[in-house]
Amino acid sequence: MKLELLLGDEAIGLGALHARIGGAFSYPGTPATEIFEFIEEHSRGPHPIAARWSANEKVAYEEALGMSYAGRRAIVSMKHVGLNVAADPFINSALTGVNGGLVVVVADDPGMHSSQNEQDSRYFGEFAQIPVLEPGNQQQAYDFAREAFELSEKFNLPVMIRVVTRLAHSRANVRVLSEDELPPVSSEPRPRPDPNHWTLVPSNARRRFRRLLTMQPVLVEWSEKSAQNELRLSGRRGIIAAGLAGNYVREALGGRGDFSMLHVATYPLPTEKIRSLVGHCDEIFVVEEGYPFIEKRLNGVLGVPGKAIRGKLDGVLPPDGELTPDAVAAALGLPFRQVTSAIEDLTGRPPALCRGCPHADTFKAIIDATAGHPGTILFSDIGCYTLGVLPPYKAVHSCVDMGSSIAMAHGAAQAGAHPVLCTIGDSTFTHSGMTPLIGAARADADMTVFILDNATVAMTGGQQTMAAGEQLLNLLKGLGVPEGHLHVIEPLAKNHEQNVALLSRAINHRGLSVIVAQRECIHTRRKAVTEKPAAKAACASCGQ
Ligand SMILES: Cc1ncc(C[n+]2csc(CCOP(=O)(O)OP(=O)(O)O)c2C)c(N)n1
Ligand code: SF4
Repeated sequence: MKLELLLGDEAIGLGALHARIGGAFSYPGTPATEIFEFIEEHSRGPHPIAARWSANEKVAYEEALGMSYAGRRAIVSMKHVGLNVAADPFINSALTGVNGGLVVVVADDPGMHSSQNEQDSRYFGEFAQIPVLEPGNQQQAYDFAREAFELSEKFNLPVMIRVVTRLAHSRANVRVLSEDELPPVSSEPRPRPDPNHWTLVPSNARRRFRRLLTMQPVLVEWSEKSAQNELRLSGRRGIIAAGLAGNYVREALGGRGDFSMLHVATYPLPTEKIRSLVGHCDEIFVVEEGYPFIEKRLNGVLGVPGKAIRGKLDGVLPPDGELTPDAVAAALGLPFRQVTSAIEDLTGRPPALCRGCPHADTFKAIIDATAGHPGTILFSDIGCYTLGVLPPYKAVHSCVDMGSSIAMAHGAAQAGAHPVLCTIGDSTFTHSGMTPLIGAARADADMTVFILDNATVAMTGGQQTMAAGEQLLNLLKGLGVPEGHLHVIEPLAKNHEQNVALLSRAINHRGLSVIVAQRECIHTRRKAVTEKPAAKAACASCGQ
């Protein structure tokens, strides 16, 4: 073994590499992005693996599932809302089962540091009825990633690893396998089972669903026996902590041993261990990041007679946002040290488009072109351009989920609203904007679509985009956008007047217009100019 200083995300990536995956699949999204990026960076070498961004999370999941069916191990990673997009194959793959181990890593973002909500993916794991592992630190992130592939093949099910932002994005020393301890790379894929397992026509699906149901007691038994769920019985006050929250509890306890404690790391919940703790204690604190998932199950409808269950539901812990060691200490009635940092002394600064951003010039043109239309509605999508909601632009009227802007504009156009505009980036367009545009083009909907082609996925750090420039224009024509109403502008201050004139014509046209604003993000452009292509280094850990 050797020590490496790793982010939680990197620890998962390395664990997957050390489990000898055949491929990694993902669509960028904070706080999960670095899992794929780490694997991609180490994907070449003596044992190359497939690692290429996918068009969206559903595609990523399906590519991973296809690799699993073909007999190789695959990891698919995404942010929590990405699993909403991938929900269809995710849920159904629990029925079909897998062949090569399939691990889905979902990174939740309590506190919404960079997300549109803070949903708790453990519900998704329970909904699909598959095993879920929740690491509490970087070491477990590495260990669980390797173990998850073993479990997936043992149970013939996809396995979920749930992490949260604070774990994904913080570093710690991790003991990892050294080169000579790694398992050999198998040259042969696993043999394929009966294809009826994977073909969900009703007769097969019913049979596979029954199999999933009969697996549930097996999964509970595994969870019950897992050494990862540590139980310590001492005082009559008890704590059930899940994942990273266990660290906050340990920090708050500061070594005192008068609280009984169960640290949960696997789902389905280890019910006997929970019963032991609850039976031993009078007052039980449930400390978990996200929703009160465990706490709700303890309370049920009527609560536990004679026991006080404390947590997010009774208000001793905040129901939203991230937990902190201070909040946990306060809930437990323990002294805490209010940690202040220099950052808190800084004046808050709202986010803003970068100086020189192409989106800024597009918004300026939109604002001037719609000045005579006080009823303008502008549906935005998710990307840097969502910042057009803030001053000085204040041009954006909605942002709900990725790919929504075109469909929502089409809905508003069908309600008779005019003018209806929407803004969507090139990556979000290929993620899930293309499908609604087919319907809008077919209906010649009375709306103007702005595709902000900055040739990158800027918001998540400048990853490669699927279609930009000429390729994007050809795609739009192929989707049915009439060539006479497909326009290209270059959003630059010097072009402002002519852009405003073109936009005004397009907005006044009572049918579909699509305007592609083509100018590269200033950061990726600068990077391309200043950076020579660097040779990719082989992985220091595994040589992959
Ligand atoms: C379902 C989902 N997946 C991923 C993300 C993370 N995310 C936010 S915006 C974005 C794409 C931004 O790219 P683009 O639309 O091209 O706009 P840009 O930031 O380049 O202006 C991504 C991947 C998300 N919010 N939701
Ligand atoms: S990162 Fe690029 S696209 Fe995003 S605001 Fe800055 S310049 Fe604009």
